[in-house]
Amino acid sequence: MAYNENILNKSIDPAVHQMLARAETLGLETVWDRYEKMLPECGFGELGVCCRNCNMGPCRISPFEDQGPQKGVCGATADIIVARNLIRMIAGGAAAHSDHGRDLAHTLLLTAQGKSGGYKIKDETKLMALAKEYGIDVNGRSKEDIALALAKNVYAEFGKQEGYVQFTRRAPDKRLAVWQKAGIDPRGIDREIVEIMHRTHIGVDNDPVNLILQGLKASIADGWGGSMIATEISDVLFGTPTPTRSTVNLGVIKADQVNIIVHGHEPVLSEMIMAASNDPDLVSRATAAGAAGINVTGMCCTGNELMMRHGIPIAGNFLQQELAVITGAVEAMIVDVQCIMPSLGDLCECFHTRFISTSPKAKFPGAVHMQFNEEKALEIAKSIVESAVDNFTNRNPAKVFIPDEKTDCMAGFSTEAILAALGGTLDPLLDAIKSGAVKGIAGVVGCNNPKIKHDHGHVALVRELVKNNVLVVTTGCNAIACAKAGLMVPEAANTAGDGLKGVCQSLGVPPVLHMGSCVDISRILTVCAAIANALDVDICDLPVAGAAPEWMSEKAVSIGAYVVSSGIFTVLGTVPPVLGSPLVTNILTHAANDVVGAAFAVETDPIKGAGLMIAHIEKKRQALGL
Ligand code: SF4
Ligand code: MSK
Repeated sequence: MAYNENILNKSIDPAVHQMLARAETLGLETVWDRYEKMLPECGFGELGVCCRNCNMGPCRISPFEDQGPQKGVCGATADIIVARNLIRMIAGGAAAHSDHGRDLAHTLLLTAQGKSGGYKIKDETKLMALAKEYGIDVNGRSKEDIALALAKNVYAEFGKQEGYVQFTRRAPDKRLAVWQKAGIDPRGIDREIVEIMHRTHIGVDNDPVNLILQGLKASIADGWGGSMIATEISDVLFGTPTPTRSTVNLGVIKADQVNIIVHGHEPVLSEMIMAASNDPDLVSRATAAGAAGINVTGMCCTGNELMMRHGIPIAGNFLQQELAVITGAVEAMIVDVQCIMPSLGDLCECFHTRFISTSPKAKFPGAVHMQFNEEKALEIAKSIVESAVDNFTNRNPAKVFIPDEKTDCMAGFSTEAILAALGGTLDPLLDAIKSGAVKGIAGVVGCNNPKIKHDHGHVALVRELVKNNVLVVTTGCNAIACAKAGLMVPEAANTAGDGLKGVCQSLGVPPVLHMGSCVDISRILTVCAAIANALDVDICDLPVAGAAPEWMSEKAVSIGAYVVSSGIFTVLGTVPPVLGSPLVTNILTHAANDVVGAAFAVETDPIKGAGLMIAHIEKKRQALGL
């Protein structure tokens, strides 16, 4: 079917084209419609020069020196306001990731105490390795006892006042020395986030450089702290991912089954929903209602968590959440935290879909709240699934429209799985990098954003990298975009340059490796640390680059900050709200090199963005004599 330009310009994904046409027919509003109504977006906001930090304002600085105020009522300049706003975004993102990590630590604690309703310790090897890292005595102790000690240690990372966050010691010594010299080696996770809120209060820190250093410090506490804790403890509880096959895109929704979509971020909920959906009584209840079964699929990072560990299909990435509801075939959209659009409430009311919120931290208009708690996890999950099953008979077949689009993919490349694929040692990868067969590694991550044609930024950039023999590791909504584009099957090696193609074919892996959800960018950090240690260099010396082609969330700002702080040059595909301050822009794009050995670039054209990354990788290869 031919679609109008307006639809074709919104996404590269045929499933999205079909659903946008469907939304138009039904007169339903989506995120793209609201974005268009918002245009032109606020110019002061885009430049980062508006401040609401006290009630003498709100203030905004004119971008033109001779037209309008150059200082806020308190005297804050554009440089101060932009720096404060930027690091408040980092605080928001670091808080979100780290609170996710805290919830996992809480679940481990309850599980160790025998108080959690259905969770088990799945990966004892990882439990023991983490216990060793924390200096916990494991001799003669039960795994529950060890898990309890680990949970208490990990929990303490959040409220720690002095010292350091344990996992930061996974960074190469050279990197640690950089952080210590700059005064950005984080103390406790919460402490650094709180300190941002303090420093950005009116009349506290008014030095843009000092402010940004604190932003970097909190971001390191996220990447090498909260996010890494989330990843590692999820592996202990739910298993460390290994390569698994699955499918992705809206076509994974099944017309003849009860469809449940789990959307959000924390695997604590989705693992139990998946377990409950296999309950024989609930399956019989579904068949008695006329369904062929219960089909659980994922959305956004919860989808990535389930796919990585169980091969559960993913219905789509961030911009597809509304479209999933518009299929008219979803009995329940079950959400926990982060990246869930509040528009879902109104939209679900146009269909029979039950919008079910589960976290006391995240309630939504139009949602039924079925509060989840870890102590009665399976019991609550069963009642949520039951409510979805009972909703099947309310489905109106005349409203069902599921696009026939789904793509095969391979996911589950944890750091451990990558090592296993390499035969237990990094040597084959290092040899490939040294020989030039693999020019370097790119971490490509992040969201969707209606400012950019959906998935185009992700897929065009990744294809260009792969074509130029750069191995891509990915997480989050980029991973879902790449999977939909067919880049995550071993056969996709055919799209790679000759060197990368040969390496992928000999290992039987795709040229784009799915490493998990947003918090799993911590896995990319550990891979980089291992390679740097093997070559006896710092991470900033490696032929490695990062990109977030379609980023939108505060979490992405924190991610960008910790990736650059870790020494990795990073290209942003949407413009961050900092251009109102030439000083802050210069710090982020140039001066950061002198402090952390890496900086940002902003490039909205994905092919040019890939070009910047390839040029950076070539420069680092030359410096290493490769
Ligand atoms: Fe205005 Fe200063 Fe108050 Fe911000 S902190 S709103 S710039 S007076
Ligand atoms: S879900 S943070 S839109 S990647 Fe992690 Fe996707 Fe970005 Fe959310």
